[in-house]
Amino acid sequence: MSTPYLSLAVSEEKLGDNAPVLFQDGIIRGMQSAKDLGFTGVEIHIRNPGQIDEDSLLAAEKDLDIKICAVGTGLEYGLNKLSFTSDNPEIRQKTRKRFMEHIDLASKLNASVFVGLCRGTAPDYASIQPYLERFAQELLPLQEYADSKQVVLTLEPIAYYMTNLLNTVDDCLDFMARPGFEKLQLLLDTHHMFLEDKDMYGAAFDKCAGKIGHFHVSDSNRRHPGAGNVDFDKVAEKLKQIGYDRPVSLEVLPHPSGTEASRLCMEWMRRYWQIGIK
Ligand code: LER
Ligand code: MN
Repeated sequence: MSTPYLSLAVSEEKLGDNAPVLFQDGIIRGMQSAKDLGFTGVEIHIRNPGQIDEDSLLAAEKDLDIKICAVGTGLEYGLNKLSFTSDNPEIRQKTRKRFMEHIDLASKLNASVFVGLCRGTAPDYASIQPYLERFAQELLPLQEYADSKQVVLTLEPIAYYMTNLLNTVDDCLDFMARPGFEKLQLLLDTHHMFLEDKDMYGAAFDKCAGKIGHFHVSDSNRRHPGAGNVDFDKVAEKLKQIGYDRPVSLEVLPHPSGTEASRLCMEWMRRYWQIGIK
């Protein structure tokens, strides 16, 4: 089995220390920092693919020998307020258009694309079902577009305090069973799993085997492994047991600093995955 890319989140934006992105304000600088710390991949969090110079990213990947594994789209929601389930059809249309651009970028980078916070949220629990239908309707043509470009989309279960749509692994697996979403994969995140999933070190993983396209490492408090209550040794053992070989990527707060949090994460990763063997 191949070794997963050991990755961390970087962004062109300055997001501040409340955002779980370790290296901010410069993707290429972040790639350099990741490389210096022994990482073999990054995920890039961007608010507008049109602002990204893909040729310089491809050149940096080559020069630094580090892979851009995934394109994160959460900033489209957080900063640009784009949402697949907005009541405003113009916003839904903008969201669709933007995701096509993310898929185009990901296709050039041979990366996956996250479907996370841009699902939006229903106004109350009673209206979850119609909003989920709307989400599925909006996502279906994008799934087809991604399939045509051989780009993997990954759907993330996200905890209740950020959205009421698709909180658990089971919610996402049910959603993925709809016709047309056969190639949709999961983006599991330990922070959200800790809050939402029963038996997070057992059944929650077992039922996802073969369906996880990307993996976020983040403790219960969104900090590095060991800072909170997640048992990351159990997590690593489980990932190995189910044969997971896609990226293992840090989405943690830059506390006490991006470098220090990344270094502590790397200590955990090194115990489980041999770096440099693909
Ligand atoms: C995005 O991947 C995520 O996990 C959300 O909680 C936003 O940070
Ligand atoms: Mn995440």
